[in-house]
Amino acid sequence: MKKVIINTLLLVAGTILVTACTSGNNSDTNNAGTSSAIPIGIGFAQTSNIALLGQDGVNGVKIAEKYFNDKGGVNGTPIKLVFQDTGGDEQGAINAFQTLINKDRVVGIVGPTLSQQAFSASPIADRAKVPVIGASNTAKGIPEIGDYVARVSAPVSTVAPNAVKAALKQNPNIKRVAVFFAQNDAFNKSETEIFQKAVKDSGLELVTVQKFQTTDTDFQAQATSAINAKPDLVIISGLTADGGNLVRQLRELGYKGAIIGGNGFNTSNIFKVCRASCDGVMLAQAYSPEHPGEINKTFRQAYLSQFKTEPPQFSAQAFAAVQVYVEALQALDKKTKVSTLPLPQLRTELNKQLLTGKYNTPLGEISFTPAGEIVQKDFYVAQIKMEKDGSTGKFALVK
Ligand code: 1QQ
Repeated sequence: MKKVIINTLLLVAGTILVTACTSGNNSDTNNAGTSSAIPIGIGFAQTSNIALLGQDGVNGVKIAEKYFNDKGGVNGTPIKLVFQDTGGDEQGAINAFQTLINKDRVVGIVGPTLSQQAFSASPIADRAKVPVIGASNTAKGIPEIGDYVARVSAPVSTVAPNAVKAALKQNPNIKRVAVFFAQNDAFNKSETEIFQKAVKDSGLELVTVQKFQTTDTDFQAQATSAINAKPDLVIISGLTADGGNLVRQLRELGYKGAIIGGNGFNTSNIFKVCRASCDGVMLAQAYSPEHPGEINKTFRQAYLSQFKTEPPQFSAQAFAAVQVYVEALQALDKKTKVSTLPLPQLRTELNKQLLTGKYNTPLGEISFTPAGEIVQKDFYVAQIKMEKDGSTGKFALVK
C-alpha cells in the first residue's frame, strides 16, 4: 500500500519536474531583454556582520542603476537589479547565486562580498556560463576561478603594499612590525602574505605574527603577546568587526605605535567599532572621492546627497561593476539586438564583450586582462581622522 502511494507521488513529482524543465526550455528561447528590463543579479551580504561591508556595495549599485537608466539604459531598454542576500558565509552565497542564475535568470552577477564566498559561489556561475564580476573580491586567484569570473576590485598584491610605503614615509623610524591576520578567511590569508612580503622587502623586522578568527571579539591574548614584542607598527588583516575591535583593544592595552589596516577596514562602518581608537589608522584604497573626471563627480554628488558622507571604495567598485555590464550590453546590442538573443547565448556573448571593453568609471579608466583581472592606474592611501565625538570620522587622503 505504502509503495503504491510512494510510486504515485514519484510519478507526480516526475510530471512536475518535466513541466518545470519544459517551461525552462521554452523561456530560454525568449530572453532577458524581451521582458521590459534587463535583469542584472546582485549577490551581496545584506545581513550578518559582513553586511558592514556588503551595504556599501548595495549603495553603489543602486546609484548606478538610477544613473544608467536615467541615461537611457541599454540603448533604450532599462536595466533592473535583482538582489539576493548572500549573508556572510559560503552557503548563503551559493544559494543566492543559484537563485539569481536559475530563478531570476539574470544576464550576469555582481558579487559576492567576500573572496571567501567567491571561491565557493563563483565556480557555480562559471559552470553555468553566467558572467560574474567581483566588486570587492581582492584575494589572489579570483579571476582564475574560471572564464566567466572577472573583478573590478584590484588585488591585494597591487593595493596593500602602498600602505606600508606610506606608513614608512610618515614615520621613517619604524623598524619592528607585528602582523595580525584572520586565519579563517581566504582574503585575509592572501593579504597577510602580501603585507609580510612588503615588510621584508622594506628591510623591516617582522617581530611576531598573531592569528585570530573573523568571528572573535576578544583579542587580549594576541594583543598582549604582540605588545610584548615591542613593535612600532602593527598591520592587521581582518574584516570590519574583528579588525576594529582588535584596534580598540590594542589601544586599550597601551599600544601607541602606528597601525595599518587592510581592505576589511575600508568602510566607514569601522568607525563605530573602534571609535576614537580608529584615529590614525592607515589603509590603502583603490578609489578616491577626489578622483577627477565627470563620472566620478556625478557619482560622488549622488552619493553625498543621498548618504551625507563621501562615497567609500566598495560603493565606487560596485558602481563600476554595474557600469561594465551596462556598457558591454550597449556595445553588444549595437552588433546584435540583445532582445533577440536566447539567454544562454546572451550570457556568453556578454562575457566575451565585457572583457574587451575600456570603461571610464569613478575608479578611473579600467579594462580587463583576458583572464578577467582588472587593469587600473590609480591607487591611494588614506588615514582615518575621527571627530571629537569619537563615533564619526573620515578617510583623509595621504598625499
Ligand atoms: C575580500 C575583501 C574583503 C575586505 C571584501 C569586503 O577584500 O574578501 O576579498
